[in-house]
Amino acid sequence: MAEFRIAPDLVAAENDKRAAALKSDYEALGATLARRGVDIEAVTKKVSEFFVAVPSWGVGTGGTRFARFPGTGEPRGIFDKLDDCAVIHQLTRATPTVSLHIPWDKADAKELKAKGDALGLGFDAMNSNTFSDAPGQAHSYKYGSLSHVDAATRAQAVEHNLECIEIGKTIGSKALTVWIGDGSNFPGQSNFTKAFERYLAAMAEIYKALPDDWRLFSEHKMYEPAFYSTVVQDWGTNYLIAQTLGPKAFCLVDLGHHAPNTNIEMIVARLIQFGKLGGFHFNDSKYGDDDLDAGAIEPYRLFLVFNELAEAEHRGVKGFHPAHMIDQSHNVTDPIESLISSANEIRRAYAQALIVDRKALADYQDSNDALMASETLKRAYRADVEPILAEARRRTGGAIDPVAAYRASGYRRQVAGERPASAAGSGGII
Ligand SMILES: [Mn+2]
Repeated sequence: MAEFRIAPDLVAAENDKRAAALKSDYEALGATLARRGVDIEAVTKKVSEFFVAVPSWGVGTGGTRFARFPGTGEPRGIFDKLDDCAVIHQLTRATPTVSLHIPWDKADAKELKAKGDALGLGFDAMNSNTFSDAPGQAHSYKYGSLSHVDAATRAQAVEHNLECIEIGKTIGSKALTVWIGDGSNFPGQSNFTKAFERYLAAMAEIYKALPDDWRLFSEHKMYEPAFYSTVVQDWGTNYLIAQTLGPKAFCLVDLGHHAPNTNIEMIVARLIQFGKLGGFHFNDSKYGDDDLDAGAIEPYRLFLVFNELAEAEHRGVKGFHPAHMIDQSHNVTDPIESLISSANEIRRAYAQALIVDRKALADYQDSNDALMASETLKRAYRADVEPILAEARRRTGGAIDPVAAYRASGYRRQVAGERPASAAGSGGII
């Protein structure tokens, strides 16, 4: 039985206020969907079984290279972060796992496991960090890590990834996500081919150390921190990596790591078709990178990504189990509220994708009826599925309105009294 950070009585009292309205909204939506041949109960069940991992680094206030403006009651370390993650899961019932970042979250692995068990939380993919220097490390990553020109620096970066696997084994993780900051700022600074050869050789060593039931995710990013080129810049390179390394290697798609206007849902379809979609870092962006909350800017794109996932599920793609993780930076909101809302948006996109009339869509595609094909998707997207999301939470012990319940709980005020104010200043953590 998990320890609850928010009194279950408070959640129940908050739900009581909203139960009658939800019942009525759920029945109305059920009737609407029934006319379309969709069984609302089947959708609600699937939604309640859909989970997304919370990034440990997401519960702290993020920042930019200009400044960071911390909120109150910021977590002091990984154990506080896990408390915050438990609140998100308690209220949403959508986030039972946490993705750790090493060395930021380094602690005794057995204690991490015990804390997770006490809170009813598991651990999703491990994340290594070779994009910044840890105190006291022998070789700097200023000019790269796994692709560095110096063999000793590469070996150190490999060793760090092996350490992440070791920690992960103890806490029950089953995947390692590798994102590197390697790249160049000037044409000519780096030999593209040699750098990628060195990267592949280093990744092969990490791959060799991977337990049989683990997956290795490589994450591409077109720019930043390097601004001219990055070693793993796009999904094509990412696919080559996964293909070269072997069957346990997959591509991770971070929604924010593409050029503006890139057709991400199509990348997702390609990776599914060739069995190399590992999972996602969900977030949203307006110009670049991964700084905004999932569904905040382009909810239709999020839906289109989920449309591909639901389609793959519908056709029964073999061995299809992408990892779902959030990776975003909360600079102006309470991170717990942003993560609650993002988990909800991700489930919303999934629910909308589940009610797409796949038979009608296939028929319109086969008869070249472009307008009606598009309308078929739009019809599902326009449905207000919030009653399904709320009912899924209610049935599994969460909150009908999780942000309202969180605010009513006074959790942030309470932890602000226990946790000293953290440092402001420059340097975001993401
Ligand atoms: Mn990411």
